[in-house]
Amino acid sequence: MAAFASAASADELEEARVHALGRKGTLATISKEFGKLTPEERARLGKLLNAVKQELEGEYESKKRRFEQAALADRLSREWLDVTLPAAGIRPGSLHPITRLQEEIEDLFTSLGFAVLDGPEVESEEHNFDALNIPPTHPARDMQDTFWLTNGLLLRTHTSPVQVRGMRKLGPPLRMIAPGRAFRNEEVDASHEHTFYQLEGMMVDRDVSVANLIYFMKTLLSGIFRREVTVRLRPGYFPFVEPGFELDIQCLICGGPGCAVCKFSGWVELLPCGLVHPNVLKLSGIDPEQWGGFAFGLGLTRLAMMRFEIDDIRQMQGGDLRFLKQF
Ligand code: FA5
Repeated sequence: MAAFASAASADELEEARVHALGRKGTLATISKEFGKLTPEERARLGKLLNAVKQELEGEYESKKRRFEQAALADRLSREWLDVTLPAAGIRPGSLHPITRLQEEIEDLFTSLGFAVLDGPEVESEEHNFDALNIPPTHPARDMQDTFWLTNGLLLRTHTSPVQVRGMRKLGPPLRMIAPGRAFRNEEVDASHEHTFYQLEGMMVDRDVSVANLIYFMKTLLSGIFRREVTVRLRPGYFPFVEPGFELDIQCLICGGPGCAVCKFSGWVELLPCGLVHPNVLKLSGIDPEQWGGFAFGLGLTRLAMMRFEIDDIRQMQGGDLRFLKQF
């Protein structure tokens, strides 16, 4: 009883139990001596032994329960959990910077009455070149290093074939944009990818002029950059527009004096555009005497780089989560 009382742990208690009540313990040893007793002594001492055993077992059980309760209380205090705390949760995904920009531009142009069209990435030579006033022998075909497929089709080199599809399907008057991927067999560097996004735009109506073109381009760029931007037009050559322009914006990173992004010129080349060439209208069944139009081919990937200040195009499709998680 004294050993049970002084046991300071469950282990010590168990040790005391084995010593007193175990198979080779004190009580067992005593009961082995019973054979030497007379029947009367055996009856008297047997009763006594049982009473002692019961008392010891009772004491042992109650002490054991106390240790168990203390162990449970200790565990509950250590393994405490506040189920009302908000869960850590999974980080929801976010839209890619190109997708974000594309959706903004779609919203802007749909508010101006433009339809959003889609076209195939695997195109016919006719849609990608011929119908855009670039016949097979035309040197302009060399401006875009094309991935040809073995079946005579190609990976579209720009989104301009969707102009052709739009004109043929919807006819004039027409207001459309067509965002999507384009492919060129190009040496990849900080500003060139073999796979990149463009956003084509076209308006065909009566009396469309360069003034209309500039208005829409300025509206587009102010919408994207959320401030008035300064633009300049330079002559640019594309067989499917006449006149053709390169529209530059004053660099938004440095504001004009020159920096690495604008290659120290103060201007960033962003938006080739022009008035639709009469041949292009004719090739899609539209009478150029009645109708005119403008078209543009925005470099969407490069625009996203300007907008989000991304200094290397290879980040865009590299799949690095550290990059993507910033958006
Ligand atoms: C064209 O592709 C014409 N179809 C644009 C056009 C449409 C002109 C309608 C007139 C009327 P260009 O090859 O310059 O033009 O490409 C247009 C834009 O796509 C470029 O300004 C650039 O921003 C982007 N771009 C071209 N090649 C790459 C490339 N390898 N990587 C990333 N962006 C590119």
